[in-house]
Amino acid sequence: KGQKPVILWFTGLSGAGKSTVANIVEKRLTHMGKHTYTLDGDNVRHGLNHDLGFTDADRVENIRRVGEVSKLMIDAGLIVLVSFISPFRAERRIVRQMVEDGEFWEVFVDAPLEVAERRDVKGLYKKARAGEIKNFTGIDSPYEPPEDPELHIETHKLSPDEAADLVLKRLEAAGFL
Ligand code: GGZ
Repeated sequence: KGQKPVILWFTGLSGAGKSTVANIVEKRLTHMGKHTYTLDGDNVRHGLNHDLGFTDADRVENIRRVGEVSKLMIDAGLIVLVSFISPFRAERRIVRQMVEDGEFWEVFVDAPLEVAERRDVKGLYKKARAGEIKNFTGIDSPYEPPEDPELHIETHKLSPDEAADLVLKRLEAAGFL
């Protein structure tokens, strides 16, 4: 039986939990026999987008290219998990408009800045506060939260497994599983 393609577009602050949740969701989808691919900073910013940094213009171009690649993966029939801060509403909207209705799910991975900053898994917030990293999202670069996301996950209230459950339950209800 075939599979319906979809882009699960995880957006949120650094440290909100995008990759953590996306990775659990992907593992479970794979276990169910679904064909998936995850695009994130680790596999895109070191290769395809190695020429881009963190100015507004570079983030716009980062998301534009990721959107184009996601669309190709939709054409290939995959469930695409995309995990980038993607701070700007306009660019997220452009990607939404590149695919068919219902093929783009905006998943807002939401943690208050204080929570993400307290986690500071990589010590980047500390460096940003100290001025050692410029244009850091939430500190001296903006994040525009989704206004009407398909899914809103509050990672300060849910465990990563509970958050992944929520995504899978919604996919199932929408006929993707
Ligand atoms: C935000 C930065 C920055 C700046 C490096 N601002 O938590 P991480 O480390 O692993 O994920 C963050 C990642 C953000 O890259 P994205 O490609 O997702 O950003 S965007 O969608 O806005 O293009 C963080 C690290 O890169 N990082 N410098 N200045 N995050």
